[in-house]
Amino acid sequence: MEKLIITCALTGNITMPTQTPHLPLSPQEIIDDAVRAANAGAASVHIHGRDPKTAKPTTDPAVYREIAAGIKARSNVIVCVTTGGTADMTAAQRAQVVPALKPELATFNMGSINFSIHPIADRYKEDEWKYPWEKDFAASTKEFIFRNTFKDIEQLCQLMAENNTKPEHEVYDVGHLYNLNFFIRRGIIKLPIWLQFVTGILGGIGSTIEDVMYMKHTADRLFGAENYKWSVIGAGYPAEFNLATLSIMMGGHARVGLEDNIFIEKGKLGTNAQLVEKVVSIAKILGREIATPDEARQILGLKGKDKVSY
Ligand code: KMH
Ligand code: ZN
Repeated sequence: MEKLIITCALTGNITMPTQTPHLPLSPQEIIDDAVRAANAGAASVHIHGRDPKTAKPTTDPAVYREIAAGIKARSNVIVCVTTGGTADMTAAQRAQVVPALKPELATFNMGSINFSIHPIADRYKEDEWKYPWEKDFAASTKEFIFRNTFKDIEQLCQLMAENNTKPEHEVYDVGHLYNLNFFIRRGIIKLPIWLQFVTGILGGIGSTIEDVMYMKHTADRLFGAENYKWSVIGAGYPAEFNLATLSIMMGGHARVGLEDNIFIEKGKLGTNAQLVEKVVSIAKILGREIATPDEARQILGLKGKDKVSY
């Protein structure tokens, strides 16, 4: 089996600061956590930006530049930039970060879905929230449709190709594989591809073994097993570690991190580095070696960090 690529999703835009004191918020905290995650064994870090004053998710390219450049100065880790954006942004605004930074890797969401974290809004008392925006932000996702239409996808394909940024195709349900297939059959998306099976989001497929196997079988049938690399996200605990283990056994790759799950053990909050360390130890037990960033670049066919513009 090829070596295991571990991605660490450091902060995201759906984890609330109130949920865990370990969530990196400022650009400096995100940079420091990226370095720690890389030292623990992550080959790639997935980044979102947050407003340095309010900790609210932002897609201000200046914030992304500061984070990406700060990581690059201290680590060889791959930086995978989000194009997920925030609820109030158009798809074009969300994509701005690709021409701005020309990253090696960027997320590419493969279809529209409900994407909700509204149950979190009821989890805390009024005086428990750390920031004034958090409760309304979480509650508002009850009405949020994460928009990724065929036109949006087509435009992002072009931007990624122009900037030689490899898409990390985020697939939240089986239909998203068929969306991908539509673009592959028309020659707009080229094989081989890098897939991230995202499970356990409220609005998407679940995190059972059957869910992952169905996605995998469908991808094999549509694209051919030799034409793609895959990784899995099990959102929440213990799904993050259960599905990482399944993927390690099956030859896939794994993403962990505080964007997806805040617990290292049942009821015990963890840091990004601890989440990575846990996957490294599971991989060791199962005899799977860990890929360095350069090995991951080779496996994924990335252009290299000398070709980014930050
Ligand atoms: N904006 C969220 C609904 C990604 O990083 O590409 C999903 C998201 C995924 O941001
Ligand atoms: Zn993300």
